[in-house]
Amino acid sequence: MSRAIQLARRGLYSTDPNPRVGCVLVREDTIIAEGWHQRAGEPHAEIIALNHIGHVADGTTCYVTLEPCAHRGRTPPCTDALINANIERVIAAMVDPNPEVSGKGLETLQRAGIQVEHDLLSDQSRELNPGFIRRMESSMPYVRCKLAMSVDGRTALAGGESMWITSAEARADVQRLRARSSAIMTGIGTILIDDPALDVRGIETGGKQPLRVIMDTVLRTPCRAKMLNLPGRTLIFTKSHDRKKQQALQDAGAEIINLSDPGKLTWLQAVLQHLAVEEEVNELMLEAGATLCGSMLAGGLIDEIVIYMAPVLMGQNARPLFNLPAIQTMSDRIRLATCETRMIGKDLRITAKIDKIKTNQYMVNGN
Ligand code: AOF
Ligand code: ZN
Repeated sequence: MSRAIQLARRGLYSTDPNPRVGCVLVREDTIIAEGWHQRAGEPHAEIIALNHIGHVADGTTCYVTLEPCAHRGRTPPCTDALINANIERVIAAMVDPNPEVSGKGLETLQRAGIQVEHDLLSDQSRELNPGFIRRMESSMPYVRCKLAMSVDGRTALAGGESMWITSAEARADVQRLRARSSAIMTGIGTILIDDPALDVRGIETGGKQPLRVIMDTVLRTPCRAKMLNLPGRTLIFTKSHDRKKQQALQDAGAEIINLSDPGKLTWLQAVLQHLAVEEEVNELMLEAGATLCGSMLAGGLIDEIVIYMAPVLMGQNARPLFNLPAIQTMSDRIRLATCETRMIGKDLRITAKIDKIKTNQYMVNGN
């Protein structure tokens, strides 16, 4: 299963919106075939592996990182292929969170007389697809917030200038985070100050560019913003009904989405739900300033933060990472569960998950 997980990782930048899945076929303690899912619309991991052995799998065990599908999506059900190949045993790392499949794949195999097991290395398998799992289970994306900061925890000078805090190696690492994301979100402040491209450069993604998302309440995005002229789509979420501005931005290549009446949800929640449900966004990367990052954090909408800490000091006039309502007592502090620290060139990368329970106290400020 470890090998199957390794194989699945090869699809990190290309399977979107499908999950990354790996598969290993074993007969008499020997690996006889391997497969991994490469691209949505193309064969699943199990089929790629079965292709190598001509779909004859007597006495063979299939190790797969996700429950085999029993439904007809863009491709036919893998359960049919496994049954027809006469596979003896199927071990899935985890049950598929996709409601179309969930449990039905394993049940179908079992009813056909195949031995079935699941939950082997399931934590590692879940790590492969945090966004796909979140979208299937909650109709929301998995949100990863990327920050570059000085040792004194500052991101930009008071005037907003923020380029090149971190090293070239850290910026290349950010490209890998972008490449695995379905969408990259920023705020209007960053657009006006940095005019970022928010595209993926120098990584093979099979031509895929993550969707670019701008949060822009009153439509201040300039029509000449750099990203509007790049390959790929740019969505602007707004509360403005200004027809002229909307038209001008549409003519410049943007898609405008007005969710000014989100019902029971906050605006940010409605935007994220829209991205998950309408655009199949699995992993969303947030690359923004303290205002949007603060609102997202306060709204309990950030799952993970990745901080690149550069060996510089910027002083108390520079901007913080998050604008948050003042915390009055230590018991209200937001805890991070550090997952990993690692040097990237001269910078320290800290990857941490947010303690969701603590952020809930801010939910009222979530928009
Ligand atoms: C697997 N192995 O390699 C993948 C699976 O539209 P389709 O036919 O590609 O189906 C996509 C769904 O199938 C996806 O949402 C997930 O539930 C499952 N993906 N299943 O057994 C794979 N990629
Ligand atoms: Zn399948």
